[in-house]
Amino acid sequence: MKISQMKYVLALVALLSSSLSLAAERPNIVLIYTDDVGYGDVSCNGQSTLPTPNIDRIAAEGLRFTDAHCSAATCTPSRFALLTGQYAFRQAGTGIARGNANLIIKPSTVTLASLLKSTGYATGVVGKWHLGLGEGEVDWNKEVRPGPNDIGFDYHFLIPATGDRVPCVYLEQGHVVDLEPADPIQVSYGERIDHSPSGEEQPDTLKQKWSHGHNQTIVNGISRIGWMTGGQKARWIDEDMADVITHKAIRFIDDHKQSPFFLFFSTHDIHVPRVPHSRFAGRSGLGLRGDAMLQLDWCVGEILSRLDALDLTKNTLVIFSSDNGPVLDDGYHDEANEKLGDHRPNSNLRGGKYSLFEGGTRVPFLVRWPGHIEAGAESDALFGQVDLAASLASLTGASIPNGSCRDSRDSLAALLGQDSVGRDHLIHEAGQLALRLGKWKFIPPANVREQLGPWINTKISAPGALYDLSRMVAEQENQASRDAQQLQLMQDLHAKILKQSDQVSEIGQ
Ligand code: NG6
Ligand code: CA
Repeated sequence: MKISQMKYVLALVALLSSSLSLAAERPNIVLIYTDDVGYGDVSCNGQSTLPTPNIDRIAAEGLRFTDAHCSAATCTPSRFALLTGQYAFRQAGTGIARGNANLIIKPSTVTLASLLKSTGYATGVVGKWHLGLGEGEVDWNKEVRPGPNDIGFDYHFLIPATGDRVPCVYLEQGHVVDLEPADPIQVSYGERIDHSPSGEEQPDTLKQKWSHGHNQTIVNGISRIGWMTGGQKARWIDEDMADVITHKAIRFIDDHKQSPFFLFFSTHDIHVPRVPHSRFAGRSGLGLRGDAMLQLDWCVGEILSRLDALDLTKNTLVIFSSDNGPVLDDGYHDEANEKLGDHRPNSNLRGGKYSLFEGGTRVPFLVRWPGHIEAGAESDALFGQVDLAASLASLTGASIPNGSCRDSRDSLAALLGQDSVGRDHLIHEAGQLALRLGKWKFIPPANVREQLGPWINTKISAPGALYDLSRMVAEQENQASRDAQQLQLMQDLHAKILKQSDQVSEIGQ
């Protein structure tokens, strides 16, 4: 062999072995994405009113963030940002989706899932979707396309929207599970198509009464948003939902234990209606909301145990987080307020779900990857879920096409606990856009949802509110009039980010 050929062969061997070692380092990724779980709902974040030992295990064996955020204070825009790496306000129609909304992420879009798939990961989503499905008038009796499989997932088993919205059926690989052709499903978010008694007409027959909205078709003794007929055998039983989706998630892990996999396990808990299994009902002493939290903790325990049993724990990156802050009464009388006791779902933050205050988006964020992330570590880095796409692409060697995932930054060092600062700035969406810049928070003039319970808004008047979170994380001291220079800086950056958008739509609601 000539020297030049030899060099070529050696270079090739070096290249192959470096990509092999990269591949060997590529962990499985399990993203446990919970619903409406507040910063203070997990006991590793400092509370002792509601024990969550399995969730805490992730923190004890990994890294716990104190300043990590979902992108918005409601579900659909947060999930949109998480998957696409783009703030939801950049695309119209990304507010809370109806149960029959069409797929909001267009099939050609590069997503966290498609990036991982492009590098050879098996990708699956199990649980709550709430990003729309299909196009045009959706016929739930046929294959529903496009869906998750058109934006990077190989497998899906879905709660199509939310537990409180019809259709109340599971969708697996585009098909309603257990649908009988003789009993087709129809769904309507306009005209009433279900003429059996509604939740509004028969509140006393319900096993859990609605407090606002949620008074239309009755499924499993609970009335929902929207009208639905048919599909009787396919309708879910709320009490079994956590078991059903956990079982499916575990099956996905089992099926892919040989290859790198990405599992997006998107729980229904602790969204309304909170109808935990009898194993958990009444167990927390904090009402059904607390019981749902115990159920969620059980689901997490099942996933972690399965990883242990399959000897995958060491080679799996587990992320635990939530899609928005906490809420108490979110439309059903489930005694979330009455039985709250001393529990503080938003810890020492102000506001919760729907709020531009920190309680709206500062959520639990835990990351475990044994041998790569120090056990029991803590990070105050500013981290946004919108960065997961670029960060996990960076981890796995996926390349992001130009123009895709435009708001997603490679924050892998922060994710693994090697950078204690994280992002310099970050947007939070809830009707308006709030802006973080280091320790500073700016909320533009807006009506900001304040309470976890009743719908109370606080009016923030011009020129907006400016908080130094290092002085007081509870956003009680508006410094806008005291620090004109900082205010100006924040206003300018806020305007610049807004201007960068192609389209500013309804923001995050
Ligand atoms: C609201 C619902 C609320 C919840 C929320 C979406 C009413 C009165 N309220 O419109 O119950 O479903 O939408 O929550 O209908 S999220 O976590 O999926 O964003
Ligand atoms: Ca939510």
